[in-house]
Amino acid sequence: MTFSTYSVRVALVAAVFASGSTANVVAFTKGMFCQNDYGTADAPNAAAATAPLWNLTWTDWFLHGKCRDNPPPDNEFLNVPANGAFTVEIASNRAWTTLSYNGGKASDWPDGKVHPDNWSTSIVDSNYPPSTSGCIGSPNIHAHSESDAAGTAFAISYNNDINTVNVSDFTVFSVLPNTPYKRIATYQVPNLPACPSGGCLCAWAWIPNHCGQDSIYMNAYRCQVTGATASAKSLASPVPAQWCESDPSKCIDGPKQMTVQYQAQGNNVKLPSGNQKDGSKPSPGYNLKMGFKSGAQTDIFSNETAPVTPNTCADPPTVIVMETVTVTLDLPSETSPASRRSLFGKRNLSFAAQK
Ligand SMILES: *[C@@H]1O[C@H](CO)[C@@H](O)[C@H](O)[C@H]1NC(C)=O
Ligand SMILES: *[C@@H]1O[C@H](CO)[C@@H](O)[C@H](O)[C@H]1NC(C)=O
Ligand SMILES: *[C@@H]1O[C@H](CO)[C@@H](O)[C@H](O)[C@H]1NC(C)=O
Ligand SMILES: *[C@@H]1O[C@H](CO)[C@@H](O)[C@H](O)[C@H]1NC(C)=O
Ligand SMILES: CC(=O)N[C@H]1CO[C@H](CO)[C@@H](O)[C@@H]1O
Repeated sequence: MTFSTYSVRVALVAAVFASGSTANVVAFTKGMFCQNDYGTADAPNAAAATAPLWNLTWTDWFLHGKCRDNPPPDNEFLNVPANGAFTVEIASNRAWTTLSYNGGKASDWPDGKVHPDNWSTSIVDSNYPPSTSGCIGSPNIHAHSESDAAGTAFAISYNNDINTVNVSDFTVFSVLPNTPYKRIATYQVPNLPACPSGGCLCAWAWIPNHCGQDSIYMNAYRCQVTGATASAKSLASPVPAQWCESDPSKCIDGPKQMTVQYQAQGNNVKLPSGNQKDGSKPSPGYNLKMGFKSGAQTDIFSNETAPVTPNTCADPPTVIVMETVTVTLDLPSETSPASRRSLFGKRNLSFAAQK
């Protein structure tokens, strides 16, 4: 009895180690696509979404290809608080997060191991030698140190249809410099408007600064904006970011798309010839080299108050419209059509939120 329990445990640890040792990292959180790899049964050692994306077709790289077909359970969302912050767990395997084993295998680090503070390749640890590229080997974060970590980002799309959404629907709304590094990662949120019914789609993205095979990372999440205000503005249309390391006037201000690079199709950034300041080839990460400032991206909004029922809303609620008509009848007769419309809109939003 005791012996067989022990055998099962050994097998399990071996399986986790095998998948963890080759994997890179991704943000694990509720609402995540591929949280059970390519199935629906609970998969505590899921790691499919950590695989790097390189030289792939659009079908295979966009939101991590097959992960688009593996949504989270119905009604499970990543909550994104307007003007607040949210925390995810960056890891090389779900096993090393609180989404598995009640967090029993999670450490401060993405690989579930214990490493020194300020872990870097200048700290010798024979248990965790550097990678073949001379970078931190475990966790495989494609960096020599925290300050060398390229930065990661979250983007949001108000088109929540995973079958029609595309790169141009996603706007980067938060950037966390010097990540991935530790497991816990907290992203700041600007004044995002509410999502349509059914929520939004979010995406986590990372482009390392070399330190191994050049590749990108991109995974999807069902998310919803919580605490959105009725006066929040819609997002303006995002455009691809642009290299501007040595000429800040070339940085794109305003809403930017996620960067696609190193793929067989769909790359959306042209990099200069020559080297970046650190002496290596230009690497288009989520950092100032591409015009991505740290934290909440507050320059992504249009001047339009977000629509009450965005185009993507599945079910325009007829009953709410009838109630709102009654409300507008209470207005003084001199109220102009324009202010009637604007009051109408504000009232509508409250009703919609309460339903
Ligand atoms: C990229 O993939 C294509 C097939 O889609 C292949 O022909 C090509 O050799 C690959 N490139 C490299 C550098 O491996
Ligand atoms: C190590 O990291 C801590 C924060 O985690 C920081 O306060 C400290 O200054 C760092 N030490 C060195 C030598 O960089
Ligand atoms: C997404 O956009 C790319 C261009 O960036 C295009 O090649 C591709 O066909 C689009 N896919 C869908 C499903 O709209
Ligand atoms: C919003 O309005 C301001 C002031 O009129 C203008 O400078 C700015 O370009 C507008 N922004 C957008 C995204 O239209
Ligand atoms: C802005 C506004 O008028 N909001 C109102 C919309 O309707 C709800 C429900 O009656 C009110 O509570 C809000 O004050």
